[in-house]
This record gives sequence, C-alpha cells and structure tokens, in this order.
Amino acid sequence: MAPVVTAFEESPDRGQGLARDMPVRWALEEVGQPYEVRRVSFSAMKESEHRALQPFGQIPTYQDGDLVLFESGAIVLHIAENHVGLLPDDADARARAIMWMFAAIGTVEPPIVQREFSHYLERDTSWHEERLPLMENHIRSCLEDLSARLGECDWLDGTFSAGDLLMVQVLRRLKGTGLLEVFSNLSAYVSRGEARPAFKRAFDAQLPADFGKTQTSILQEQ
Ligand code: GTB
Repeated sequence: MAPVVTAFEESPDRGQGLARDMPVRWALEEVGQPYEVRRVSFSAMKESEHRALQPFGQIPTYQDGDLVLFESGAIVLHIAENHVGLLPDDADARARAIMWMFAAIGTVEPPIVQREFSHYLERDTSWHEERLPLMENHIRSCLEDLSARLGECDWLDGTFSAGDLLMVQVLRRLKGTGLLEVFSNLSAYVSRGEARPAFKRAFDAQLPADFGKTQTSILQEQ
C-alpha cells in the first residue's frame, strides 16, 4: 500500500504550497514513491483520532504500514534514507546534507515563522511596528550568511539533496516580502528548486480542486 500523508482540507494559503505537507509531497515525488493524501479539517485535527498520529493536532503525518511519523523534517529524512535520490552515497556528504536539513528547520525557519506569527497575531498591538524591524533584521542577517555560503553554486553542497529541498521550501515563505528578493542568488536558488519536475508535480497536486476557476465557473457548476 502507498504511504498516506495528511494535509489541510483547505489550506489557509489557498494553493501557495506553503503548508508542511508540501516538503513531504515534494520528497515523495523526487524519489518516485507513489502516495495518497488524506485531507483533514481543522476540527478533525484536534480530535483524539488524529492526535494519536500527531500529538500536537497538526498536519502533516505520514503512515506507511505500521509506521506512523509526524514532523515534516523527520518524514523527509525518513523518505530520503529509504530511497535513492535525496541523500548522497558518500557518508560525509550525506552527513552534510542532513546538516543542511537541520539548518533549514532549526536556524533559517524560526525567525521567518516568528515574523509570520507576529503579522497574523500581533499586528494590531501597539508594539508590533517597533518589533517588526528587529525580526526582519534577524531574517536578513540569516539570509546574508546563507547567501554568502551559497555563492554562485546551484545547491548548498554539490548535488541537490534533502537539505536543499527543505531550505528552498523554507525560503519560499518569504516570497513577496521583499526580504528574499534582495538576495539574487537566493531568489535564483528558490526558482531552481521550484523548476524541478518533482516540485511541480507536488505543487500541482496540492492545489485546491477549484483553483484557477473564476467565481462564475464555480457558480455554473453548482
Ligand atoms: N514542526 C511541525 C512539522 O514540521 O511537521 C509543524 C507542523 C505545523 O506547523 N503544521 C501546521 C498545522 O497543522 C500546518 S503547516 N497547523 C494547524 C494547527 O496548528 O492548528 C504551517 C503552515 C500553515 C499555514 C501556512 N500558510 O497558510 O501559508 C503555512 C504554513
């Protein structure tokens, strides 16, 4: 049986592929592993049945036979370790690819998520305008360092790896903020990731069923 991944029934990003089922889908597409997606509503996510799979009541989860995993990074690592294509064979290069996975999730993503949370939850507070530059400086400094390390290379350490997959996915959250765009090599890096056929397949598969339809054509179908 194909592994089953859970995703939002209706993603708040309305098809931008920013929720964390996206890296899991992308990894499965990269290695050519067919999978099924079970969409979960916000309320179902908080029920005990879903919490048995994901104790924090979130998506994504990954079920393959008796194995149940949560945490998108751990799921991507599991996929990468059990298939060819996302981790190099050489032991040192493999360790470095895993290091970049941790860097994406543990170093680059937190300030980005903090800024998003602040935007959604704190933007009406008196101190939001004061705090925003501090958060954005933190992101900028992180991107400066990442940009310097990437330089003119296509990928972070030789060939495309699970480290690049997670890093590109994390950086995608900054698109349109102006923070990513000033680093031309990072913008090009994200575009390279998004141009991969596996990314495109994963992206297309997560689009809402009515994506791209005009309100009129949706009404006509009803
Ligand atoms: N560390 C966990 C992992 O990596 O798997 C975090 C999982 C997580 O944050 N899941 C989110 C969730 O289930 C969805 S991805 N949230 C529901 C809840 O907590 O009640 C985070 C996300 C949500 C929405 C957007 N967006 O709209 O752009 C982007 C990312």
